[in-house]
Amino acid sequence: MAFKPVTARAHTNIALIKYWGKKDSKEMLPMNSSLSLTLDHFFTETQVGFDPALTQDVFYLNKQVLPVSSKVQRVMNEVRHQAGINTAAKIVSTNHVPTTAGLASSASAFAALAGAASRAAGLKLKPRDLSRLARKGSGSATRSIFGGFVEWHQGHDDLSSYAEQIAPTENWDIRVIAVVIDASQKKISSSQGMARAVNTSPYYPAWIQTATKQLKEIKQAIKEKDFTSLGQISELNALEMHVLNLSSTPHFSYFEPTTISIMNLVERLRARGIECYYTIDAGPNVKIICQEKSSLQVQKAVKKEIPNCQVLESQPGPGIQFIN
Ligand code: 2P0
Repeated sequence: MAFKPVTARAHTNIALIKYWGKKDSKEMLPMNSSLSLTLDHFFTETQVGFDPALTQDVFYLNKQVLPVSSKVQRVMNEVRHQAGINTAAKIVSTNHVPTTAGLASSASAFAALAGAASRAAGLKLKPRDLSRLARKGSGSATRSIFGGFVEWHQGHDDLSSYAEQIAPTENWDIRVIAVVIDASQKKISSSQGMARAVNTSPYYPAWIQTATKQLKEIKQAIKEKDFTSLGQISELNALEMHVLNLSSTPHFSYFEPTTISIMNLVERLRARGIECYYTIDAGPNVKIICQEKSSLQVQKAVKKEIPNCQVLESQPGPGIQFIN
């Protein structure tokens, strides 16, 4: 059987209600449902071609041959299983997430891989099933199949844990400014960090309770286009995720001194009437959520505070796209 290579493009996303813990690491089921905004600035493009001449999968990332990780293997094997084939593939992936940005690319990477690999194997998966396939690679990738505001339903098994778009963003005035503080390797991976939080933070049960309540509230805010509530809930949820890390044994933190400086700056800007909020993932970079009218002012203030940091503005981004 001849296979035609397929290329897919998927954008990264920023979680406003975070996923921070697995209840089943084999099936990649999260401890709580999460909600994100897909971003237009950062994406991954991946081409997959199944080739009977190959004896094993080969993987190129940004023109470099890399070993096939267990996560990539898991997605590829699931695709072969679903398609009923055992052919190896050539995977060529390009990250358009600035390499110096130190921003998470696993969301866009595994969403693009799931899309390209499944189509190249002849599968025509519904978006929901594509989202479940992306989940096998990385939790946050579950959400990157869709554009706009996206909820990942935690579910209780493989079938019920998937994402869907809860609202498009056409009439939403929202900007996300990524402040790049440090591009070096993470001290502790997301998978390790969240496992430690689940297993050792005494505040984990409170996190689940609060995140569940915040998810309901932020969905209401999205429905009502209430930017202030959206920002307030997002900021608090991010802080609460980081409290889990600070209260783990052994404790850890992704914050650097500059992270705190930017958090303080956002609070000062708010006090001056420039409405903006921060959110922080498993790294020191800060993402500032604001509206178009204040975006330039915020960017200027950040550059004044930390003159040599990189500042990248994003707007809401689209769902997965197939290039051929
Ligand atoms: C999120 N993060 O909801 C959270 C918030 C980082 C902080 O999902 O173990 O690469 O592959 O499922 O998805 C980053 O972790 O972790 C992440 P795995 P993933 O976006």
